[in-house]
Amino acid sequence: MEMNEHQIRRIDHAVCDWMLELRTRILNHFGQRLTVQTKTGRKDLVTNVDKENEKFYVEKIHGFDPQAKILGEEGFGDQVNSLKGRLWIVDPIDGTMNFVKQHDHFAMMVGVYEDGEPVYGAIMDVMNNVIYHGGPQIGVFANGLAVPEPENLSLSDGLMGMSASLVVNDVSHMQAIEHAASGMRIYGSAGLDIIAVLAGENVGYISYLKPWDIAAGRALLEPLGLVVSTIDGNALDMLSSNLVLVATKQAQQDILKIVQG
Ligand code: 2AM
Ligand code: CA
Ligand code: CA
Ligand code: CA
Repeated sequence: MEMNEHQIRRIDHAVCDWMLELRTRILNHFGQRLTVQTKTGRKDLVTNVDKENEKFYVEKIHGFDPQAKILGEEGFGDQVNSLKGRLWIVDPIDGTMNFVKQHDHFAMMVGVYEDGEPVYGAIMDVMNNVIYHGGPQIGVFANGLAVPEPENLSLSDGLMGMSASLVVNDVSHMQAIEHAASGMRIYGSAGLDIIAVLAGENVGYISYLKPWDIAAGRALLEPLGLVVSTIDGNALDMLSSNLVLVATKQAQQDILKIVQG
């Protein structure tokens, strides 16, 4: 059952309210001791705030949309192995390393999909108190103000957001892409990298991403004429990891040329 514009606006109000409530809780946490654990290695962290946030989202989503399935990074949602029906995809803190080390430069992300297609996304830049929110049916807003389509700049005319490990290891010609761009930026939060592309600050972003890192972003990027694909220009698999390229249409072409040699 496809949702109409009115239903998506209801989701929008609810998600923005939840994010604002969580933001207040996060700011209060800064006065307290964080519990930090490692996941796959010493650079892959999770804190009590990641877990508490995800539990909060799962509880709110269950109350709001009881039939939907939830895919959350920290595992408090459902076991999801199909894109059929309505799926909420949640990243409770994006940029956990920044959150722990800097108390800044992190995001929260919520995406809603129907049969594998994006219908809604929200990314909050928590410390700047800005939410990018919307989708293909309702348009894209930053705290309620319409976001203009970014100019279709080429790679040579813009900054590229990249992930440190890809550049260090020169995966898929990352160093050649850096040389061709105006410059490279490494922010450490997929959500903030995506916001930089939405806002027209950067022409693209490349990183190895899980579904919760890109779900919200895809719902916001595509309505603004920006493109989301794998580094080979193929469609993403929204249930697994992808080497993701987010870009203006022109920068995507420029990067595909470099990658394909
Ligand atoms: P996270 O903080 O929600 O885990 C930089 O590390 C960016 O890449 C962050 O947005 C981070 O999201 C994401 N990321 C994806 N997989 C990661 C991993 N295995 N280790 C660290 N960060 C990862
Ligand atoms: Ca993580
Ligand atoms: Ca993330
Ligand atoms: Ca996370």
